[in-house]
Amino acid sequence: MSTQWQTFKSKVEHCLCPPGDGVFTVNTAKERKAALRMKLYGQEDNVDTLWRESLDTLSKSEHKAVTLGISSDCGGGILRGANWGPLFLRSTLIDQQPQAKSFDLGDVRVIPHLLHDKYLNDATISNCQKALYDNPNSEYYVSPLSITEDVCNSFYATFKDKGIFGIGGDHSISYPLTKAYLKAKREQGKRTAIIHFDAHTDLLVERLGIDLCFGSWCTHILEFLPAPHHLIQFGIRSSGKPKQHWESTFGVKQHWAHEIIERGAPAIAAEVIAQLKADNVDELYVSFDIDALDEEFASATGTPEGNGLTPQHALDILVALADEFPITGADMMEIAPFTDSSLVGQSSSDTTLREGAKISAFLINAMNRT
Ligand SMILES: [Mn+2]
Repeated sequence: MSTQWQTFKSKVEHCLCPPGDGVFTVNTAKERKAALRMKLYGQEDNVDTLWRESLDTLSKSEHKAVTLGISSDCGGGILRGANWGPLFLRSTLIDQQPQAKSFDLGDVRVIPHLLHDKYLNDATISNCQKALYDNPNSEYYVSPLSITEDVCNSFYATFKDKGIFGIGGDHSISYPLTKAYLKAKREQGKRTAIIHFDAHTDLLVERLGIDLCFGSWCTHILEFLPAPHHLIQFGIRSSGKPKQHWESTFGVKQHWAHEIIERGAPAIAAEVIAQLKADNVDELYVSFDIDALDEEFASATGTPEGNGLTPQHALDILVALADEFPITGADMMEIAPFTDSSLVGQSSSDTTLREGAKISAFLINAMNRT
């Protein structure tokens, strides 16, 4: 066994926990966590040991997609609750999309009051290291964004032919996921692009003085892309500034929701494929904020928005892109199952989870095919 693997495994054993356990609770959601354990392991007890043992099978896993849950919504702020995404989306995937299989690495151990270690003083870091690792001088990070980046860096250094499928969490989580991915691919000499579905641009420089949050993560990954227009955004409709502003200020490429609805997904996809080919892009990362979908399909999220895409719009674009380019990294963000705003009929969180699982399953299968 290589040193790289040992370092990675030790990091996972310290910084992660079994799938679905990322939200630290004593009694809340006990039954839901137990139900997922039954689905994953066929038993409720001894799951920590089974999960640890499973890590040794990662290198031999037939699946290229490796699921990582990050139950953090500390980077959100309008309406929180995306911390429950990893538990609920996994259960929905197993029940409704059983053909979408991945290796499940587990969940990041999240201290819900923390975002990134750079915002903490030494005393807090040490205290949290004591809480998480039983060692006030631990070598490991304590905040969800910092842990995620560290684990992903180590993952890509160890497994060059596998990719992470991240489940959030609020969208700030995509900062460490994409940063680690983009840096690893750059080192491999691969040209990449980020396909970003969202109702919002996520292109603030900072929000209330915080540079890494759900509204600003895109701004801070541009430097790791071959060029800013390799960030291609779909479904934008809730923005204080027009498309022209974002494209000329940041150099990104946008396809707003009304353009996709008016011109049709195939026409937009054809344009994007031509752009990606002209730029000699080798591989794609897909970051999916569930609020890209219209609130009719995705109301259980922090900022539901009307006039959005149907799931079919999104899938038509993704299918067309996946036919031309390998998707080697992806994430599904901002599903907040407990923020159910429906008054009658089927619960909005059921609908949101169902549509989120459909798109997640497509992404997982696409990653496995590469
Ligand atoms: Mn977003």
